[in-house]
Order: sequence, then C-alpha cells, then structure tokens
Amino acid sequence: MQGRIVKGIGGFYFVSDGSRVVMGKARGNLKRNKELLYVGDIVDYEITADGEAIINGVARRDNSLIRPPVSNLNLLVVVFAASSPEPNFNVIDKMCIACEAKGIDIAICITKPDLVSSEELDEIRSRYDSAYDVMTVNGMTGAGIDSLRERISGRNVALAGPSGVGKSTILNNIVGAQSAETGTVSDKTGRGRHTTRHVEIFELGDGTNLYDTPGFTSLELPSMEPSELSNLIPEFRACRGQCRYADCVHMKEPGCAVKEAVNEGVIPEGRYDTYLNLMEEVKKWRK
Ligand SMILES: Nc1nc2c(ncn2[C@@H]2O[C@H](COP(=O)(O)OP(=O)(O)OP(=O)(O)O)[C@@H](O)[C@H]2O)c(=O)[nH]1
Ligand SMILES: [Mg+2]
Ligand SMILES: [Zn+2]
Repeated sequence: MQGRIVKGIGGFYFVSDGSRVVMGKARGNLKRNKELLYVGDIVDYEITADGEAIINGVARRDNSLIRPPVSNLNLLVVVFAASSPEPNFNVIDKMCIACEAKGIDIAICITKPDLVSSEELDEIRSRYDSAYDVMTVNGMTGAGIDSLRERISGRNVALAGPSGVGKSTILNNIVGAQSAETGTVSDKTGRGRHTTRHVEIFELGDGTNLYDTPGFTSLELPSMEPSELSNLIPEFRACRGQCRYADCVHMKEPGCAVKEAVNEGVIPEGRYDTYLNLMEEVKKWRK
C-alpha cells in the first residue's frame, strides 16, 4: 500500500494512508543504502501481523529540504515574530533562499503583531511585500488565521522559522485543538525553548497537509556561486539584463541596476543589506 510519512522519531516512522496512522520501520535495504526517509515522503509499505508498518520503498520526491528535514512541499510559510524573539533577518532570508533554490513557493507570516506598534509592523511587512505574499497572524486572538487557512488549502505546507515565534500556536488555531505542544520564550535569552522537537504532518482532511517543524536559531546557506545567490532574490529579477556588466552580482560594480533600484526605494534597503551579508558568507564558503 501507499502512504505518507507523517512523523519520524529515532528510526521509527509513522505512516498515514489518510485515515489510519501506523508506526513502523524501514526495510533493511532502505537503511543500508543510507537513504534517509523524510517526513512528507510517499512510501510503499505493508502491515505485519503485529500491526507494524514495514516500509519497502520511497516514491520520487518533488523536492526536499535539509532544514527543516521535509519533502514534497508545495509551499513553505516562513514564520517569524514581529518581536519576542526579535526578527533575525539573516536567518529568515536564508530560509527563503533555500526554498527559492528548490523551487518551493514561499509565503511570509508575521506573528505577535500585538507586541509592536502598527508603524513597526508596517515596516517589517514592507521588507517582504515586493517579493512575497505577506500575512500577519495573531496566535492569541486568532486574527489572520482564516486568510492563512485559505491560502494553504489543498496543499502540502510547512510552517518553518525560529523557535518561539508561534508556529505550533498557529497549527493549534487551525486544527482547532491542542494538537501540538507550545512553549514560552525565555525571559533570560529572549529566545524560544525549542518546544517542537520533530517534524509532524497534520492532515486537515481536505487534502491539506500541514507540517509543524522545530524552530532553528541559525541556518547555513547551501554552497553556491555568488551569481547563483543573486538569482535567488526575487526582487532582483526585474533588473535582470539591466546592469552594465552581464556578470554583475550587484555589489560594488558601477552601473548596477539593482543598486539603483535600492536607491530609488523600489527594492527594500534591508533586503539588499542582508543580501550583502549573505554574499560574504557565500564567498567564505568558496575559500
Ligand atoms: N503575544 C503573542 N504571543 C504569541 C503569539 N503567537 C504565539 N505566541 C506565544 O509564543 C510562544 C511560543 O509559541 P510556540 O507556538 O510554541 O512557538 P513555536 O514557533 O512552535 O516554537 P518551537 O516549537 O520552539 O519552534 C507561546 O508562549 C505562545 O503563546 C502572538 O500572536 N502574540
Ligand atoms: Mg513548535
Ligand atoms: Zn547589478
């Protein structure tokens, strides 16, 4: 039979056929090939006499990510808080770049709008408005949940972002129960407590598969060339072919259309500054 891996813990996998979830293991040859199974994988499996699933094979993946370790996404919602924890735009933009590199659709979801002024919220929104679909959700009141729910309908969607931003809180709002454990943000460090430890898919019954994922504090960019990085920033695409030099990576080159767009306020300055930071990282990798 065919099913989807909805959770994996210490070598055990939970496989769902849409109505029943069975726990089991991968057959020896799958393990020997060191082929990792991802949450999200479509697998061939059988159920033994003692009711355990044995996974025999994996269907070809549409896509997969290493962090969070998931496969077959249609959309990844990058979730971060307006405050508490403070947004780390380097990390957030890296998550976007990792998805762009895999061709996975991205949406931005800003949580905890109640902790900042509306001006501050607008400023954060404006950072991503020209690149992505931006939503605001208040996990405490549920405001914004309906529109998020609409956007994810029928798709395989992961909630990903730093620890403590409210991913599991969103999930509980949508599932309508305390399905996922949530935790507070530490007063001392201002960071989340890594409450969610494993990726888990919640099947919403209408064909929507919602992946809750563990929060991260840092991310590494996949190894790539500087030109590749510049191609993964959606705001830069409108400038393609307009820089003086064909191999312009929009740093110090004269006649750069991207820098001009930044100066004119068409491309948000913050996004460009983060791009420059990440470019340093990409160059370090190549040394
Ligand atoms: N003020 C405020 N607090 C929120 C909001 N959404 C979530 N929280 C709180 O933020 C804390 C962290 O929420 P979680 O849902 O556990 O965060 P998470 O992103 O799943 O964290 P990890 O599982 O560690 O990655 C909890 O105390 C929530 O009650 C919001 O919109 N406003
Ligand atoms: Mg969580
Ligand atoms: Zn340029």
